[in-house]
Amino acid sequence: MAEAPFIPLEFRRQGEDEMRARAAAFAAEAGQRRSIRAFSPEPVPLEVLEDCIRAAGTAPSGAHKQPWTFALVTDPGLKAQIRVAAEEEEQANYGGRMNDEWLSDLQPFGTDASKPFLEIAPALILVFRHAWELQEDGSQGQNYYTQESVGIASGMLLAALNAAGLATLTHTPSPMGFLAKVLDRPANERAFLLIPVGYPADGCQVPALARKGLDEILARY
Ligand code: IYR
Repeated sequence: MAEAPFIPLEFRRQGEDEMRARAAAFAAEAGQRRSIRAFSPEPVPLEVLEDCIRAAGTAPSGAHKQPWTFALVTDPGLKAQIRVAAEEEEQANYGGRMNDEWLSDLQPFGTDASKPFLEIAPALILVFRHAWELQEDGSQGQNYYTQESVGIASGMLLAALNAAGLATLTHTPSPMGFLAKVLDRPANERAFLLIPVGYPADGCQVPALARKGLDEILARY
């Protein structure tokens, strides 16, 4: 079995003051991120989205299989099709598929089956997970830890978009099977997340939520 050649690591060792400053700045910037549901229709620079997807593609993955595709949808006709299909599923969700506890947990967000942002946001990034690898000869190869890998890549995408000054919604219209159909994705791809991207609409409001403090999320040993 051939081994990958090894090369010297490129690593810039930072001073501790620089480390502190950069970690604090990143935490502050991440802390400003909010999921929004009211988007402006204003277009966003496509190269910015491409760079953010480039950043997401640097995520670690099981056996370096990079089991992801980021579908960038800006076509108004496709966005409209996605909205119609998503709203159909959500009508079934809000109309009985979600139980009372779930509906009550969602009350602070004021969500319902109507998803106008799927048409209004200038771009939708659909993240697809490769459940297996489609080989060039059409056969199935194994992928590993695809949920973890694509979850990490998606988190990096959200952080990159936030750092680039764009707002997002981490959306999971459920079930999401229709997305692979609408975009005619290959048989190995499963929709993982739908991320509308853009600028907030004028007067956009977000729920008054608090994040857990460090003491609530950090277990020190
Ligand atoms: N997918 C539905 C319901 C929904 C579920 C959760 I969990 C949320 O955090 C938000 C919404 C919808 O998009 O309305």
